[in-house]
Amino acid sequence: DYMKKLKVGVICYPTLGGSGVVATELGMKMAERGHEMHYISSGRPFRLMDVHPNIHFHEVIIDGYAVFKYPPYDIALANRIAHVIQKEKLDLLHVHYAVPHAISAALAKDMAKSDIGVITTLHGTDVTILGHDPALKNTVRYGIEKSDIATAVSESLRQETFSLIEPEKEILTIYNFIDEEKYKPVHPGSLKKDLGINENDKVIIHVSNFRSVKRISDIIDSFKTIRKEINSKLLLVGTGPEKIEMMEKAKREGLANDIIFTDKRDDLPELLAISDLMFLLSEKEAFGLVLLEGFACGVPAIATNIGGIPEVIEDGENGYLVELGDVESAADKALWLLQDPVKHKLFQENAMRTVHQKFDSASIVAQYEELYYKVAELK
Ligand code: GMT
Repeated sequence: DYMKKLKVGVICYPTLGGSGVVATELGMKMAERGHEMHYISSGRPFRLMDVHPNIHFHEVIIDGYAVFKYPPYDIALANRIAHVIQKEKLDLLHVHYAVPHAISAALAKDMAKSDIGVITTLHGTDVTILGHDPALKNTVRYGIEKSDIATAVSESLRQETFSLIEPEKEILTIYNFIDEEKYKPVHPGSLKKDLGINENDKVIIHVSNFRSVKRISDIIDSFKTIRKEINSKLLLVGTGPEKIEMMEKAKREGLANDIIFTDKRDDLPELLAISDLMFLLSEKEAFGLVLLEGFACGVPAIATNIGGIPEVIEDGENGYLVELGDVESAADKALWLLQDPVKHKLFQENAMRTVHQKFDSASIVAQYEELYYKVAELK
């Protein structure tokens, strides 16, 4: 019955980069379609600030911190999920991450003596990192197999999950999407000047959580070559474990004046509006959501030929692919593009077209909605 509006429990890490963004944007779209979305998590999802009457929060609180070396979050979460399943009469659960969330969902079902359907979406870190740990591999498999439907955010992640985890379960690929209302070409006002960038400088941008998998060091090495050839600035947006070391590296390389560390920002569309090119040279990336954010704002990208990135970047159309660690090739390709305005314009147009054709939010949300109805009927 497609007219029936559903009550969905969503379990995610609200503040964890791409997966948190996708989980919250999807919830917003579902809420707009009339479904009642119940977020069960440790905090308020960070991009879900605009309150919609169909969105509800159930915070997981852990008592007894002092007793345990590790606070038992996964169990507290299961307890909360079980409670919400019963109290709100949920129709299904949508779980982001096999470990730990699909495990908590399985436990919650059992605790609540419920036959509620579960969809688990794999985002990458759970499979590509945890899946290599023999102690966790079986747990990831258990989480996937306990779900009624598993999805992966790229074809690459789907295949990697099969080869690493060998689950006896079909996995569907449903690509990520971005909010096209938010990510679009905007007027940046005086932002370029405010950041101390000259009008004629080319701007390269990288946005991430500064984990070591992002290989920011490679970005700086590549930028060093670019900087020798053209007037340019590198914008490093975000924060995380590698930040201090990267600031030191920038100084050591004599690039302190040309690399701007902005910290976390809320004005990404404006920052992208002053950017000519994005760099994403990660060693692991199941999808690379930030590439779509850039594309939607007309920023082509240079990125590594790994994981799900080649499903987003069409080499020579909306950006260039380089092999992991090949910082010279990244610099060469960046220079071709930045020094050829005609080609750059074409890449910008292709980038925007990629978002609207291959990653159109309406069609991706519809794919999830179809699965929601399918799983809700199992009950
Ligand atoms: O990459 C991160 O540091 C964050 C991580 C997450 O769990 O949010 O991102 C993963 O999920 C994103 C959304 O599906 C993908 O766009 C990222 O590629 C993926 N990260 C990795 O696979 C390393």
